[in-house]
Amino acid sequence: MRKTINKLLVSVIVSTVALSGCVGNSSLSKTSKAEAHAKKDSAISEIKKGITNLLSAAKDLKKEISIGDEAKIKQTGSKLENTWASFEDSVKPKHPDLYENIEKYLNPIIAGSSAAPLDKQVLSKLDEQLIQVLNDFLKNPDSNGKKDELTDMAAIDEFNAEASKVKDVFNGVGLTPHISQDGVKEFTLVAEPHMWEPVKGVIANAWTFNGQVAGPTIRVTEGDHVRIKLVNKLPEPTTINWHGMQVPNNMAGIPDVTQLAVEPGKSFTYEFTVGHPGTYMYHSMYDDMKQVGSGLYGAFIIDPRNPSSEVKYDHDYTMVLSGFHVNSTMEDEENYYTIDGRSYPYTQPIVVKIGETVRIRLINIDPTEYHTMHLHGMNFQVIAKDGQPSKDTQEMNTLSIGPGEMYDIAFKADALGTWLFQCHILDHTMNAEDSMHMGGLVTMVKVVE
Ligand SMILES: [Cu+2]
Repeated sequence: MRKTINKLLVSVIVSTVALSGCVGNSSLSKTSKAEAHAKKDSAISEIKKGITNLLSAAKDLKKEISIGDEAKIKQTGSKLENTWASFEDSVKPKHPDLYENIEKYLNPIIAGSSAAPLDKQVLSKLDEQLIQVLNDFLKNPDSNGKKDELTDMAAIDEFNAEASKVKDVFNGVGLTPHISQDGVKEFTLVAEPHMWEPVKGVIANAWTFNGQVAGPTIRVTEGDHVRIKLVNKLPEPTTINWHGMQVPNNMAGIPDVTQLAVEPGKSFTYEFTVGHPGTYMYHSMYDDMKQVGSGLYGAFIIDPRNPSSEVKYDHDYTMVLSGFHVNSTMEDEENYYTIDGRSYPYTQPIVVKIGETVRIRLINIDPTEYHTMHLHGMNFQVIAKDGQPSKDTQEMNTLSIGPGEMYDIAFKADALGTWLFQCHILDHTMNAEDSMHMGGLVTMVKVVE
């Protein structure tokens, strides 16, 4: 409850700033970044403290061995053992390499202290070895393949490289097809694990198409013939379903029903003619709670053969809604809700001139969650649902969108200022347990002169 109250207060503050026309998110992002750093620093200093305690216990043991009192040697030996016992459980799951290194050096000594005579040579090297282990760890605390957070420079470089991909999805740019000799538009989607940052400095172990979340937009024209090669570089089988599109049954991507799943290291080519224009999506259909929940999805847009057959908008955006589990399991609720793989404040803002018209293609591929997408300051209309034009002209500002649903909405930007477009389920608008700052399914709509 308290969480919600804090959340509301922050929401009110941000909205007020937005109304006065300021950008207003830089102080928020600085604060959350500082907090992320503090969290990371405290995790590292815990490990430093643990290894320092080990070092001091090892030195005590060494001293007692040089004196030669068997009882005291046994005593300090078991102190070393207990020091490691109190500390190893916090190291093992997060830093397996570090755990193995410490075990390697400590085991002969701990075994020796309680059973066989101590190998003094081994012990004499222990402090040096522990210092080495600690230094290696501090130089690259995330080198064990289970990174939580990258170091600053690496994180910034990687994040910036990813930013352009997110922008492409947001603008519905789409993969450039290779046109085959028979005029077929050919695409390749490589399913592969890839570290992805929903917000700067926070790493999700994503499964991606072509190394990005959402996967690249496929944008083609009504009546096009397409050939899409799926290459599986995942550690388990996969398939692709063309969600909402009318494809031949053997191209539907349903494992064990319409095709055998594509094994790791293998590929499969989907081929079909695209039908009705509209907003659709593609997603993994195998082990989908995990695979879709890890990022295996993307937008599929079919433009009409005759462009004048649909209303033209000044802006045409795509938002693929989902989320990540960062340092939590698939059984937990997602803790980073995303638009095109990014959580606020790192979602892509909409910037439009007053009086311009905007179309947003909303795709909800969250494995489990409804979202209530709410636009501040203006009303919108649903112009299509699941790729089919809507005849309803109802004005609204909040739209419920369930998993697997696709809505195209449109509005005229007739109110100056910086507004929010957000999910109104309030724990979908915070990152991890941070109830004090806005996060997750929020973006800005900036209407300028
Ligand atoms: Cu939501």
